[in-house]
Amino acid sequence: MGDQLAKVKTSVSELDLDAIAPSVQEALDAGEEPALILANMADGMAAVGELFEKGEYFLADLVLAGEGMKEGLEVLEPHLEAGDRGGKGTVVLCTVKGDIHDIGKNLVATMLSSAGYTVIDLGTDVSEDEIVGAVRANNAGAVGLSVLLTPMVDSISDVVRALESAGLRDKVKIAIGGACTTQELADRMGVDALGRDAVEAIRIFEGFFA
Ligand code: B1M
Repeated sequence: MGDQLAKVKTSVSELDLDAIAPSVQEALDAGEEPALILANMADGMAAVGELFEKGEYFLADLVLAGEGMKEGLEVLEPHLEAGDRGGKGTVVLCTVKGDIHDIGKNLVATMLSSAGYTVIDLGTDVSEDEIVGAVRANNAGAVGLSVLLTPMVDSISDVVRALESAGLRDKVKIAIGGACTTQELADRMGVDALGRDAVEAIRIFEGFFA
């Protein structure tokens, strides 16, 4: 791994917030691939999650890491989106009702738009009614749901049911992802696919729109 990429990862994992956006810029200036820079940011954030689980980082650190990730993504996004943006299909993406985690969802959104999809990002804590409205308004072909909190998994079936009631379920494919999701959960909730990381998520949406 190049020095610049290592710096991107450690600036995130060591919570060196002032260094995250500059290190992304330096990696770009050094000619590193934007997708590789994004992958290193995600690795850094994964390390933050592990250190939190070991008790070495605290909730306040996680909030700060999230802010640093957003600043880094702002620098990176224009470079990722240089391709033929939006033409492959429309995806409604959000974090489910009751859940405000957005770092993973934002990574998925960034990668989807850089891969050529139009992403309607509804944000976090989004109700099934908002999702149905966005699918209808944008004629979306797919929905991506990010779910990190186990107590909120029923929000997934709420979305499935709401799309069924609106007569839209056979027009949209649904994928879920996030720390608490499993294939067993995906099957139980009646969704079409599970994405374990942002790269797998892209493969899934490629399949949905093929
Ligand atoms: Co909280 N949190 N958190 N948290 N948080 C978890 C999820 C937790 C596992 C930590 C723990 O206790 N071990 C735990 C949930 C336990 C559970 O229910 N299973 C937890 C908890 C309990 C909570 C609170 C309840 C804590 C409290 O207040 N007592 C609270 C909940 C608030 C709420 O949502 N209502 C809370 C709050 C927070 C912060 C605000 C402090 C912060 C979020 C900041 C933000 O998002 N802006 C935070 C964080 C950062 C975490 C951890 C440490 C890291 C999550 C993260 O960003 N990971 C997390 C522990 C963990 O996951 N190890 C934890 C990095 C990110 C890149 O990965 O989101 O998994 P991830 O996304 C990946 C893949 O999952 C996939 O692609 C992404 C990129 O590769 N993916 C998708 C994600 N979404 C996808 C959608 C797709 C496809 C793929 O669509 C198709």
